[in-house]
Amino acid sequence: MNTNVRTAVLTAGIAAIVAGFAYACRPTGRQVLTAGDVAGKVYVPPGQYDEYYAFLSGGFNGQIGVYGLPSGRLLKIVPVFSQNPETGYGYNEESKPMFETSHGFVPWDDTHHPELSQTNGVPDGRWLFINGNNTPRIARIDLTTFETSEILEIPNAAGGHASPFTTPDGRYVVSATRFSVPVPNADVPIETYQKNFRGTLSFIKADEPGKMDIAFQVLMPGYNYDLGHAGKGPSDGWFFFTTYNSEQAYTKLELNASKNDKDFIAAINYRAMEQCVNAGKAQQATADYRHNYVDPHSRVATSTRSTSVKMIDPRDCPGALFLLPTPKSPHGVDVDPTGEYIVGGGKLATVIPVHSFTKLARAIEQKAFDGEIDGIPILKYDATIAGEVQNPGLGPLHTEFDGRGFAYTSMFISSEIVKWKLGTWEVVDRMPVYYSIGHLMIPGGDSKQPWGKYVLAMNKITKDRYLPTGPELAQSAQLIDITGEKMKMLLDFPTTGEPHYAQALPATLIKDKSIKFHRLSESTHPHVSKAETEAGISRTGKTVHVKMVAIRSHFTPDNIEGVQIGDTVLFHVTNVEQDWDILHGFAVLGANNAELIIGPGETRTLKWVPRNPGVYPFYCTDFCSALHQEMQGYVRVSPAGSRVPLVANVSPRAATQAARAQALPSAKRVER
Ligand code: K7E
Ligand code: CUA
Repeated sequence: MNTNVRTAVLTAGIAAIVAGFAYACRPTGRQVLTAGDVAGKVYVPPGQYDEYYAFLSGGFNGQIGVYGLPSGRLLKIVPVFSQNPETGYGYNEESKPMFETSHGFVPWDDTHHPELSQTNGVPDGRWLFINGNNTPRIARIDLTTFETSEILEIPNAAGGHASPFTTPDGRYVVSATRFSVPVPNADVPIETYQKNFRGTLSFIKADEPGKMDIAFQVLMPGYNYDLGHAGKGPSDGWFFFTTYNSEQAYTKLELNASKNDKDFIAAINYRAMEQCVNAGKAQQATADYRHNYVDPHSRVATSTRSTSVKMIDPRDCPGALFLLPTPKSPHGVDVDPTGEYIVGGGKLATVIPVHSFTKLARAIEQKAFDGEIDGIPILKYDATIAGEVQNPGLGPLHTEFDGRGFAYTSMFISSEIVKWKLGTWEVVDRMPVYYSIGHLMIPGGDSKQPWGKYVLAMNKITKDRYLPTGPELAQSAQLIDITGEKMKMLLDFPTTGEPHYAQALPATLIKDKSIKFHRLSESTHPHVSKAETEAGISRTGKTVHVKMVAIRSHFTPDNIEGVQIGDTVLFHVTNVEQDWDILHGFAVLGANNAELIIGPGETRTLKWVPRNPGVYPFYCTDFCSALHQEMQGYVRVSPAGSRVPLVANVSPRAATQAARAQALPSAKRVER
């Protein structure tokens, strides 16, 4: 983009830019690699693996897309906060408790920021965390199964956007409220915003599966909180959060929250805060939140309610929280691999401001303050600023690092990635991206040890990049080579949902830990059938339990009679295969539900309430063998009060075994 265009755009007014510039700006004239050069760099031959796993948030689809890089191939969709009919997640009875919240069953959310667990500040490949932005929650995905195994709701918060960034030691992940609200929430006039609305920062214990919980919450001024990142190295023990709307507007924020020249980055010494909490300085505040966890042996989720949290007012812990003035409604806050530089992304600012941790520490020592807000000292801008990247482009949002002394910032409005040098703050390269980039991602690029080979641009607007598919197009990601002095565009690929942030790491850190099947012998599912001899049918009042086995290529039982209108049928289907990637599915005609997909060694339960008498087929939905199409059965449904006995057939072999063991009869009959 030439200087005239940029000047014209600057004078056109921010609102107009945000609304309309993105597509109009299509930079040209850049030297492009030949197709042959580029193809070689992203080509992964058939049968070979990608070098990196990349985890892209799905935004409003509530899921995570797992991609291989450099190919851009979609490897898996991991459902997190949204029901997924493809896997039955959120539809089968085992996983439904994952969506329990203080607001009841919430089967959707908006995922923004995947965050890999870290050891000593480096992604370790154990877990991936991601936030739910709407009904504030944090999920843990286990990277041995690529499944969501834990979800914690965040109380006293409204919008969990600055989340779930980790501390380098992996002890905590954080969540800051996007919207300020009354804390505790209460029925008050909205115009009492300044008096009644507050923000909260939550530190969440995250280092032990099944034990995620709110360690403590910090009561904050009534601003909006946007993003966060932990310090590392010299700044280890600190956390940085961006704020906007320091104007405390509660209407027409587009205008009213853009008035101040500077908002703040809140710098919190969380170790000091932790000590204050341990010293009894926090209050026990009322809260209502859920913790949902999948037991690794039964693979059944349970939901537990909690009703209080430790809440600390920064006034009760002096010296642990400071505000750093930062231009202008900052969005991202990113800490470089050394831990010295804290980069703000002032989305409406004309520079990229960089704070120095050394200067910050000195400024605190020397009390270089410029007033305070709610007892929180404001540091002088000049006392903490290390430098400003001048003329970086328009709309700086997010910054990642390559570990070689360079930073890469996404420019939403001018649709480009800008590469600049830490310390000199000079822009050294620009790469146009198509169009309107949000986050960008370098594998390990927010950690102590970036694997700085690629940067991935995640773009908000697609327009003419792909074959048209009606009014809505898939979002577009672009892979860029950053090994040389100049960035090189390699690949466009479409993504699922609307990725915000992403994380990636070398495939070698995960791939050999992947679980191939669940051990049937270790299953503690209450309705597991470990062999066909254990299959059968039973009635408790109006509930019929069918214990069913799925194995290539039949179900046991496959004929069921005696179900009546008014019954609720629970099909507990166990896939007894003990082999990698052999799944079975289960679907019943007319079920008001998704199918089940049952992994090897797993038991999944489908709830079915038949409405009309008749005979209903069920079948396997996952093409599992040559005789997959034979994998079927029937359920006979009779009118309420009928005298048809409750019967389920099992195989003759099972019947013989059962008789010998005198355990379960081959067909359990319940006469009515
Ligand atoms: Cu910039 Cu939610 Cu991190 Cu979108 S956020 S881009
Ligand atoms: Cu089992 Cu198809």
